[in-house]
Amino acid sequence: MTATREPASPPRGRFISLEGGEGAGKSTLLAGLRGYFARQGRDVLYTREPGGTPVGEAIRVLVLDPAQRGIGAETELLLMFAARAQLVRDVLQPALAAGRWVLCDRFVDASYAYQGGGRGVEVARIAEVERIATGGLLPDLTLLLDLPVAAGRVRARQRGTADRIESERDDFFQRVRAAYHARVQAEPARFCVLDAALPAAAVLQAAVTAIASLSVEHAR
Ligand code: Z5A
Repeated sequence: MTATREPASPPRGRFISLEGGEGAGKSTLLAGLRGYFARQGRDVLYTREPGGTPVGEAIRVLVLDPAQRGIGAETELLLMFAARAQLVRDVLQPALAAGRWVLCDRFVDASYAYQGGGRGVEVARIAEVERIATGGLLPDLTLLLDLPVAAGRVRARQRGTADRIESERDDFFQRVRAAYHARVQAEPARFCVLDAALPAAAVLQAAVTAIASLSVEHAR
C-alpha cells in the first residue's frame, strides 16, 4: 500500500515593521520599498497600524481625532491593541501562514514608544495586553527611522494639520524616541536603525540592504 503524503505547507512568510517618530519619513520609505519589492517580483502585503481591518480603521479615526481630548492613557493603549488583535487574527497570521511577506507601518513597538514612553504606561502592563492581542507575534525585522525630534517636527509641520497625538509637546516625542532606543537595546537583533536625517534615497538603500539579508536567511 502506498502511503499518501500531506502536501507540505509553505514556509512561513517574513514580517517587517516600520517604526519612527513624527515626520521621520515612514511614508516616504514605504513608497520606495513598494517600488523595490515590485522590481523584485515579490508578493508583499502592505498594511498599517492602527488600522488594516475595517474595525482597525474605525479605531484609527477615533484615536487620532483631535476632538477626543479626554482619551486616557490606558484607553489609548487598549484601543491600539484592540485594532492590533483584529489585524493579527484577520490579516497577519493568515498571510504569514500562507508564506507571504508582510510590511506593516508600525506594530507593537509603537505602543511601547507612544503609550509607554510618551504616556508613561508601565512596560509590564503593556506586555500583559500584548500577550492577549498578539500571542507573542513579533516582526522578523523592524526598520526604525531615527531622527532628532526637532527635525521631525519641522518635517511634519510641512504636512499641515496635526492629529490628536501629533499635537503633543516636544517632551512627549523625546520620551517616544528614548523608548524606541530602549526597545533596540533590549532586542538588537530584530532592529535595523536607519539614520532618517540622510537623504531619502540613502535611507531606502540602507533599508533594502537590511531586507536583502533577511531574504538570504529566508532562502536557507
Ligand atoms: N500610534 C500609537 O500611539 N501607538 C500605537 O501602537 C500605534 C500608533 C500603532 C499614527 O501613526 C499615530 O498613531 C502616530 C503614532 C500613533 N502618531 N504620531 N505622531 P502614523 O504612522 O499613521 O502617522 P505618523 O507617525 O504621523 O507618520 P506619517 O504621517 O506617515 O509621517 P512619516 O511617514 O514619518 O513621514 P513622511 O510623510 O514620509 O515625511 C514627512 C515629510 O518629510 C514629508 O514632507 C517628506 O517629503 C519629508 N521627508 C521624508 N523623508 C525625508 C528625508 N529622508 N529627508 C528629507 N525630507 C524627508
